[in-house]
Amino acid sequence: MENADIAKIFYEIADLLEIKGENPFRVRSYRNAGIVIEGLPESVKAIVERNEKELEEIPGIGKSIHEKIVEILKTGRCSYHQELLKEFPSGLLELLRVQGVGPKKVKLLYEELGIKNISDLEKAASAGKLRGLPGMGEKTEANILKAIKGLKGSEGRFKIAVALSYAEPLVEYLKKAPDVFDVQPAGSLRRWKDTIGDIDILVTCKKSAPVMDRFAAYPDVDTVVAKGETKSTVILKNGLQADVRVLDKKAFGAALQYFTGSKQHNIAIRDRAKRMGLKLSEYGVFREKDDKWIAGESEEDVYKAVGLPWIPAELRENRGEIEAAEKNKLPELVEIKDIKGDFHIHTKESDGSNTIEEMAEYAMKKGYKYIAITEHSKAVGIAHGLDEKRLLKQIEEIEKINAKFEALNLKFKILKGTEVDIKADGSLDLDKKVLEKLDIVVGAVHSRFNMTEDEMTNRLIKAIESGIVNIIAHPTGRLIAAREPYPLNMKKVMEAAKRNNVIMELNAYPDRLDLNDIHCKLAKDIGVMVAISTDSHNKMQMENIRFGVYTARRGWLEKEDILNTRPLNDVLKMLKLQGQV
Ligand code: DGT
Ligand code: CA
Ligand code: CA
Repeated sequence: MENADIAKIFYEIADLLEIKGENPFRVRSYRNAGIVIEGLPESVKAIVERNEKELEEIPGIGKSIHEKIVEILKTGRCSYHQELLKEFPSGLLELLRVQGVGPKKVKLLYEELGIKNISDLEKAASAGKLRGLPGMGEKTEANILKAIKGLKGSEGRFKIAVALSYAEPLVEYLKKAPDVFDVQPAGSLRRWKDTIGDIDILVTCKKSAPVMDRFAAYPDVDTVVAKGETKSTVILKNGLQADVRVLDKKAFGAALQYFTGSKQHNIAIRDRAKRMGLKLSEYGVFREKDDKWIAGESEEDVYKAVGLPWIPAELRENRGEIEAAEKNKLPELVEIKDIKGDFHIHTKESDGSNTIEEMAEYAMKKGYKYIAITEHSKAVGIAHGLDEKRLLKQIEEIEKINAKFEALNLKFKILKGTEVDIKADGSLDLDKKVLEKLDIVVGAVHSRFNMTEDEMTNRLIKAIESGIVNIIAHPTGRLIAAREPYPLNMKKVMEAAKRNNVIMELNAYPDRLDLNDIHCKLAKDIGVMVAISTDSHNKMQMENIRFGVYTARRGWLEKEDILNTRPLNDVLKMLKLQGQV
């Protein structure tokens, strides 16, 4: 059981309690436990194995949650959760995956129309049966049908953070098999795609059988689908498939190249090899006319054999990387170590769980030079957003902390900021005079996602042209496998951003990754600067920066394309440019 699955149980308990109409505080405490567990950088399993008492130090985990975690780790399930599940039909919870359908709506749909699962809901919406219910109309039906369609597209895929939380310990586990030389993840995982269909792992070793035995005996395995000498496939307990392939050392590079993909990249490379009189397979590069082995031990050798420099895995999507490699014009991709700060941080004051100082200290430990505190604004009531008065108070508090840091000669600065809500008409949710007192203004859409493309594009452009907003946060509003992006003309938005020196956020939260890889490349082509931000609601979530950096790499971004690779003085200069067109 990895953190994502333990968190899922607590989320489900919260949802079930809410469907039942239970006390909102209890609902919130379970949901909060889910958020906290999902955000932990270390697996709960490892923490409990080391010292169960450490659980008590984690904020949001009280006695009752603590006991449930231990039970889940011991038995794989939580009896309280099971009891709640028994009270409802089995498909009811899946209704929550439909965008726009929350626990209250589920209750209504179930009680009024007997809707028990997504298929029932689809039928009822198609038949126009929802429009009679309170708060629902024709538009709701259309939106629900659209959301169900979107859901079907993402079925069977896992968010990269979830897949990694399984793949990383599995790789470490396989490394401990006898006489193993190397264990490497390949496939979409190595390319850091935002969602993962299955885990592909490659192994070189002296003898295959002990590795395959160990793999099949992995405690998280649910079913062994196939077990052979060169390939085994299992389904893990969370439904994720994992393939392990054992390879010859001499073919390792060729296999790594082949199984890293993408398929489109491989097809293009293979065609290229063909034109050169070569044959490329997972076993190596061979001369067509006499099958003579040319290369295969390392990936570098394979690319060299087809006349190319090595291409970073994240670029291998056949989106121009082969042409760029040919001309020796591959980008020098941004790296995690280039990141010097974070411009999107929440604290206890809105819906986060740490204080400003705790967030700052954690950032300092990471070697950062600055963070921006960016709480929600008042329109976002559920997140306890700040009005002008509370924001002014927070500004004072930050100034005090900065003065303290300066006295201690810590070279670290907290920027005064906000994540101000961009209202439906494109205006900002806080008074201009107060916004002008801040170092940085992050603007974001949190409501009215159902606008037309033109309306939404104009809404964002109006915020961009305000002369106040520095960064547009999570520009498309998507939540992977849960909420489709709102319709938007990204090119127009970015062109406006370019004209106004406004920066686009790449939100690194693994459910968002918004901008996505393709948008990042568009930003580079248009010349818009990108900020990689974690949107952290607790200090551990700052570790999500890696998902942002790798998405940026998939979008061809280099150090200089990214605002938070720059030293503080440069950043402040760039923020001042905003609005001066
Ligand atoms: P996923 O699992 O859907 O997230 O995506 P991948 O890219 O991991 O795809 P997967 O697991 O089906 O296959 C792993 C790699 O193996 C893939 O990236 C490229 C390679 N591969 C699979 N099938 C083919 C194929 O038919 N032709 C070529 N050239 N390569 C293939
Ligand atoms: Ca795969
Ligand atoms: Ca596979």
